[in-house]
Amino acid sequence: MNKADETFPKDFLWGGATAANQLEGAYLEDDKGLSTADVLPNGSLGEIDEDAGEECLYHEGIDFYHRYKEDIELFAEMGFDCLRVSIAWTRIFPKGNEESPNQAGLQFYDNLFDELLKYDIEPVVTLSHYEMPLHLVKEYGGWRNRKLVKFFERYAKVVFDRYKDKVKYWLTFNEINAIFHTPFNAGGLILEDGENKEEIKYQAAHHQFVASALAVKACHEIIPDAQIGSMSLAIPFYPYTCDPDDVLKAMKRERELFFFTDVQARGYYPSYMDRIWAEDDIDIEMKEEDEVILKEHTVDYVGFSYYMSCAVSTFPEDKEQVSGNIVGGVKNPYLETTDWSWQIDPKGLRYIANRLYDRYQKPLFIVENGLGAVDEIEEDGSINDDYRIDYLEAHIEQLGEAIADGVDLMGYTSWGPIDLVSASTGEMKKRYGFIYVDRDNSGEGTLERIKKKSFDWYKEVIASNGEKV
Ligand code: BGP
Repeated sequence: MNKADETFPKDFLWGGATAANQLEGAYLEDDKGLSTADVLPNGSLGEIDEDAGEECLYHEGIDFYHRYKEDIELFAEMGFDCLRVSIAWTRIFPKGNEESPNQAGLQFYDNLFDELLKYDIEPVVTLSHYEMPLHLVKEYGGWRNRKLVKFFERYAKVVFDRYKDKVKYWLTFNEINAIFHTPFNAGGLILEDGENKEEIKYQAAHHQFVASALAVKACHEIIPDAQIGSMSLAIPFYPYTCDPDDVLKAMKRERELFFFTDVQARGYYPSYMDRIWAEDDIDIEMKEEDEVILKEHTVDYVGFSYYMSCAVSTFPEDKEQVSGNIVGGVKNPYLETTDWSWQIDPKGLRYIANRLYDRYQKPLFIVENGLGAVDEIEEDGSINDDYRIDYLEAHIEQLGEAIADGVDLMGYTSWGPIDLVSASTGEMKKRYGFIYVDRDNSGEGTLERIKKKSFDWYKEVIASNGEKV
């Protein structure tokens, strides 16, 4: 008997995950301000270009801003219990530092949440998913500046208050630990030569921790029946060999995740940071009250994205390298890779879920997982994405194993249930969806939606509560 048969709890939340800038489009409509994503035509791994015109695919996205009803109907047909979306901060506060919010932006999300609730789909809402008002970068230097804590808190309070009857699941910052790898899109940081770049990143992370904790506080006060979580990029780091030096190096790398989850879920800075900061000459400014804020307002659940694992070696030079979901490493000889050389490791999901649950004993929410691939439309119009089904099936099976291991899992939202613009590359051709969108890398296409083979497959997975994998 498949373990999943008996393991997924009845109230498990199945659904999909998206981000405003990657699908909404309408980037200047209804007084929306320019965001950091709007100046990244080649995605988070590319250069900032303020004159990016149509080649920046985020500007039009997949036009979800105008087509959300059609898309939500398709998600409902698949039986989604929830949909993860993000609010574009720039729709609510176009520059980030205004005194009062933009009503048109607030109205859009009211309409969106109403449409979801019409089908009993719970909105799971990220407050900041890889974008923030560009104005806050230019005027204040992004998250390096403490002033952003107040701006973010004001924004969070406005949306909690406005949507308190509609949204019961929240997340603060998307992949908060990405600030070390893509500092501009994760933190609005432009780092100059000669600056202590690592120190600035830690300082920005500290401001985000405080802002996140204040958002948790506000959420609990304004919506007592809501749950609010953290969101980190979870990549297990495996020692390449059993050489203790490899093991210690892997331990150090895994702190790229645990440092963040430790602060947000435990509520205090882990002791191992003292040595790291001393060695790297890092000195962070903290206010006296920060310690209390972090301690008193820890997250209710730990959300994370999972796409791949990484191998870590003390001698990486003589080994094959792989790129990855922002973070790269040494090729693991036991694993296959995707077309973008991300290592496919379903068992790594079980492993990291166990590690995180052991560490915090808080519910976990897998809020992203999926396969980015090039899809072909057959002559008869069908899209046979068996590779995607295989990938997701293997990962969901491991979730069943994790639950059987005793891990408390709230839900699973696969990334990009409808094709959308890639975060790392800014492309359309890297697709994740159960629903195809007719748009190519040069922005051409009718934007028509077409169901892929995986559409019916995921529908069955949900209908059977994970049994049919
Ligand atoms: C995560 C991001 C998402 C998403 C996903 C897939 O890191 O939170 O925004 O895009 O990765 O990455 P990509 O689009 O680069 O394939």
